[in-house]
Amino acid sequence: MEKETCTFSYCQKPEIVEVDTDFLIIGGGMAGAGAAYEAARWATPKGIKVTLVDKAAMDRSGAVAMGLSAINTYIGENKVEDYVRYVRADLMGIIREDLVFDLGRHVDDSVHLFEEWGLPIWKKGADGWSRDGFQARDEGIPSLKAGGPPCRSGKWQIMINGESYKVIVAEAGKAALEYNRKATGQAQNLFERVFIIRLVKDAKDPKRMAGAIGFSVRENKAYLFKAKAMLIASGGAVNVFRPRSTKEGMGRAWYPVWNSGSGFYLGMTAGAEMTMMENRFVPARFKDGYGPVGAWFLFFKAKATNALGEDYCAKDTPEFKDAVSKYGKWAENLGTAIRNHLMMQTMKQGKGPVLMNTHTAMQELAKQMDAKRLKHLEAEAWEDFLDMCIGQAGLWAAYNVEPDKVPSEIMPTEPYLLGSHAGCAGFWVSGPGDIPGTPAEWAWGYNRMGTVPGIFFAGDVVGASGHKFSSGSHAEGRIAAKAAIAFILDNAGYTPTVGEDINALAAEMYLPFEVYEKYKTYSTDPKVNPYYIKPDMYQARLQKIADEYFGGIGTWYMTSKTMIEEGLAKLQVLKEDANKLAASNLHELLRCWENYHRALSLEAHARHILFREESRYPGYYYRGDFDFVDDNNWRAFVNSVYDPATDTFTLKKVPYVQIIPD
Ligand code: SFD
Ligand code: AMP
Repeated sequence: MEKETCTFSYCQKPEIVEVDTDFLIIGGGMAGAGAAYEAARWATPKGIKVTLVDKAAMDRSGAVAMGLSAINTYIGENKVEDYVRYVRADLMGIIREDLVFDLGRHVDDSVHLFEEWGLPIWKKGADGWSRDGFQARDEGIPSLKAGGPPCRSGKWQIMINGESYKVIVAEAGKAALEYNRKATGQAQNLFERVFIIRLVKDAKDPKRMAGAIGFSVRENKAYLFKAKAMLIASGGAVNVFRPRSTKEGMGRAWYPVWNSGSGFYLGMTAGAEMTMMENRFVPARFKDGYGPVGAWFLFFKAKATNALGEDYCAKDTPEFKDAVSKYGKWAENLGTAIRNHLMMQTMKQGKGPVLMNTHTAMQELAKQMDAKRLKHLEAEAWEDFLDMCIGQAGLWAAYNVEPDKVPSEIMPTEPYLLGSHAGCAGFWVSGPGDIPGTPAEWAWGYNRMGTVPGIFFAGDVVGASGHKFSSGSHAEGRIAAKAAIAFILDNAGYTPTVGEDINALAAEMYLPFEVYEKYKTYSTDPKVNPYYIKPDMYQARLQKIADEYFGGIGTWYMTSKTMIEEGLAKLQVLKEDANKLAASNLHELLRCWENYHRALSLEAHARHILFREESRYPGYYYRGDFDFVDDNNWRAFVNSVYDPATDTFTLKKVPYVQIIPD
């Protein structure tokens, strides 16, 4: 089929808006909001302009949109070294310890700010009982910063009343942007509902990127942002793999469906080096509603068992011993991946479904409390989901589930690509350089800058440094933004130059409109047409390839060299068909671009799994042809660089270095 081009012969040309800024933040989620807050502080006195662009409205954008009921990273009374040990063990021994340590020493400051900005944080009362954020405030229990003891659900996690968590964090980010806007005389520096599709090269300096292009998802406007430094903070990749949800539940996923791998795509196509893209996160979740399990395990002390009532994670089971024999010392730690592995083993042996025994946990807790406290506890059990996963509370209500009377099924979900939760896929970034034992080549000048000068990363897009969660992503945004402002100051002579014609850029973005308008009369059903493919169909094909060839739910996360090679061949054909993606409105245009981003993120993931000849993350994925952990050969990072000119990846092994002793 002929290659399509957009000459605006069929679709309307958008208005073109050019924005000149200094520091461009792409994504206003947890990391982006943190970056805006910190950047304004360092940039404004120097007259440096800060601009933030998000595909949605910052108040409810990103993973925290619905709210959360816990902050999963708060160091508090713990040692930062122990945090590094915990992250290392959970992520099967391969992390950038300099990045994790750096995060650990900064994260609490962000949590203290959240509380100052109005986030209610649970505390321990003098009687040893927990108080929710409002009770604690009414009783005058001091803030965390002033020494108030948090109510911990786990060693690293603290409980919050977090329905409005994102609104609170966004408000501070937006206030900081506004302060910068006024001081630097910008007309506008917060662009909401603008989707960034890619970065553009600098015409004078081949090593640098001069800005980013995107389009409004509400108006016919195309944007060119020119900037001296950029932060990519646009989250992980969701809906790359076929989800478990079907038909009436379709659209339900655990992680935010609006994070579509843009961050990976933007960095990759700019030539930034990636690391650990073979990693993925497969969370165990309450079945069908995707309700998180952490609070149930850690705070309510619920036990998960198989249908026979057995603890499938017990260390004396044959399943556990088998796991240790194949996956070595990392299996002994019973980290997140291995817990999934054991859950699946018990199901495969005919002992499913796996149940979270909410009822016995609550009955146990009821023995320790009076009627009033018990009522409060029940409310908390519901609120855990109402805060961050309303659909699960809806499902409980729909099925007449009373968590204090019956257990609920739990199940591993489809895979997600991310670097801030219990996963570590993302970019290879510079560390701070001041942590003893860090190899010199891990710090090339500016903290969290990628291998392309002036391009910084934070949150889900930073590789080899998981378990940051919401608080850590915010803190990392702040770390990266501060370094980016230093970079701008140190390179004061640089002015971004965009060589590409702005009209051509607009045509590139609007191609799916042109394709649709040109061919829409060739069929009666606009969804089916010999000349184009609609984004929902494209996404279904992408997810089918991911699921069946790269180890999704359909194969119990199993893949192999031969399966990946077959899947990559099919993915290549799908990528060619991307030229025929068609959009009948702005919403579909967004959907088209999200799929370009997903496809390349998926390809990077598959190529990394192919390169690593072992099963480093059993329970997340398995290489059937190398179903073991091989520390001798593979306790190393896998890094890659994508070349958009040739559409090829170059992969290499990079030595792992332990900085914090066992
Ligand atoms: O229960 C573009 N997370 C949890 N963290 C915690 O601390 N505690 C919890 O309780 C957590 N749990 C949890 C969590 C997430 C979700 C979805 C659930 C439960 C159901 C994890 C954190 O939320 C996560 O670590 C951080 O939010 C990551 O921060 P960041 O900044 O990397 O991603 P983001 O917040 O999603 O923001 C991304 C932004 O980018 C925008 N965007 N903008 C412009 N152009 C494009 N092309 C763009 N593409 C994306 C997005 O709109 C968004 O604003 S629990 O499971 O453990
Ligand atoms: P989740 O709700 O699964 O996202 O988990 C929230 C937090 O609790 C994360 O920090 C998890 O690593 C942790 N967590 C979840 N389940 C367990 C468990 N069974 N044992 C220890 N930590 C857990």
